[in-house]
Amino acid sequence: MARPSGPPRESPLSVQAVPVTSGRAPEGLTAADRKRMLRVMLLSRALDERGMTLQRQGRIGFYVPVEGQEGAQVGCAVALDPKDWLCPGYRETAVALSRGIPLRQLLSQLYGDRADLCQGRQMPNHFAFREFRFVSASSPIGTQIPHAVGLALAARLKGEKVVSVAFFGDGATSSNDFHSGMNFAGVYRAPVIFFCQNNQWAISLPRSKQTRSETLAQKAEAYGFSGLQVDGNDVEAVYAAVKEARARAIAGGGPTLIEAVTYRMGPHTTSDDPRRYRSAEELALWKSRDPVERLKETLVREHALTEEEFDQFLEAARAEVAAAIQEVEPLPPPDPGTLFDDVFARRTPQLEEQRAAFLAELPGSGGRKE
Ligand SMILES: Cc1ncc(C[n+]2csc(CCOP(=O)(O)OP(=O)(O)O)c2C)c(N)n1
Ligand SMILES: [Mg+2]
Repeated sequence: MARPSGPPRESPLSVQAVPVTSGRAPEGLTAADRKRMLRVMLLSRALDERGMTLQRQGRIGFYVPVEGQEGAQVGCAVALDPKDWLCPGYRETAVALSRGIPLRQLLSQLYGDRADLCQGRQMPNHFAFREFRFVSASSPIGTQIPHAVGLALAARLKGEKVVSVAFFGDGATSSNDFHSGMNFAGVYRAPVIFFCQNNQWAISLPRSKQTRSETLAQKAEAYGFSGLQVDGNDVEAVYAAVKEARARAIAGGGPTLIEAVTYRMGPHTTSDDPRRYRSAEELALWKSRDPVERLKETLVREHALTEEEFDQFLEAARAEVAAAIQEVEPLPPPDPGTLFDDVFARRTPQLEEQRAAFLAELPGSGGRKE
C-alpha cells in the first residue's frame, strides 16, 4: 500500500500522496481548468456564507457548511467522469456544484419548495439528483459506503466503465458500514473509491479520539487494497490522487481508500457552536491553510491569475448565489397532496383514500376532494 512513509509527522499537511510540486499542475490540468476549479470553490463558499445567514434569519431551517473542505471536494469531483456514481453524505455541496448541479436546485432543496426534487421531504442539504448520479445523501453515518460498493459491482456487471465514490468523514471510519463496505469491496475488487474527508472533527469528537490508528488511510491495508493519505487542502494533489485511484479501479485493480486531510472551518451544522470544544488557535492555524487561498496563491505565482480577477470571481460567485436566492425564495411550498406520491409507482387504493381524507382536512379546502 502507498502508506505515507517515515515516522509520524507533526503536521498532516506535510503528507503528500502524490508528487505534486508547488506551482506545477498535475498532468492534464491546465491553468484554465484550475481557474474553473477555483470558481466552483468560491461558489461553494459564497453559498455557505448565505446558507448560514439564511438559517439565522429563519428563512431556511438548517444548513451544513463545507467551508475549509472545498479543495478536497472539488479536487475529487473534477477527477471523475460525469457517469461515475456519487454516494455523498450531508456535507458534499461542493461536489454537487462541481458536477454541474444547478445552484437553483440546491437552493430549492434547502427551502424545501415546489421545485425541490424531494418535495421538501428531506432535511436541508440532503440532496438527491438522479440525473447527475448523485445518490440521495445519507444522514446515518456510513450507510452510503456499502451503497457505493453495491453500485460499483452493479456497474461492473453491466459492463459500464465507471467507478462509484463513497464520501464520508473521519467519524464514519468507526461505523459498521465502513468496515463491511471496505471488506466486501476488497473481496470483490469493486471499482470503488472510498473518499474520506478527515476534517479533524466528528461534531465535537476530535480525530485523536476516533481511532488509535496512526492514519485513517492505513485501514485499507487490513482489507487488502491501497490506502493513501493526501493533503486535502491541496486541490491539485487531491485531483491527482483520485485520478490515480479511478484509473486503477477501471483497470480492474480494485478499490482505493483516500484520506484527504483537511479541516472543517465552520460549525458542524447551524445547530452547533464549535467554540465550545475547540480552540481559536487551532482554527487560526487551519485558516492559514485555506484551500481557496492556496489555489489562488499558486495561480497568482504562476501569473495565471491576478488579485483583481480573484476579487471579480468572488463577487461573481456572491452575485450568482444572491440571484438564485431571489429566484427561488418566492416559490411556494410543495402541494400537500404530493405527500402521497413516490411511495409506490402508482398510488394504492389505501393511499388514495388517505389522500382524499387528508385533502378534505386542509384549511380552506371546503371539504375538497379529488
Ligand atoms: C449512525 C449515526 N450515528 C450518529 C449520528 C449523529 N452524527 C451526525 S454527524 C456525526 C459526526 C460525523 O462525523 P464525520 O464522519 O467526521 O463527518 P463530518 O460531519 O465531520 O463531515 C454524528 C455522530 C448519525 N447521523 N448517524
Ligand atoms: Mg469529520
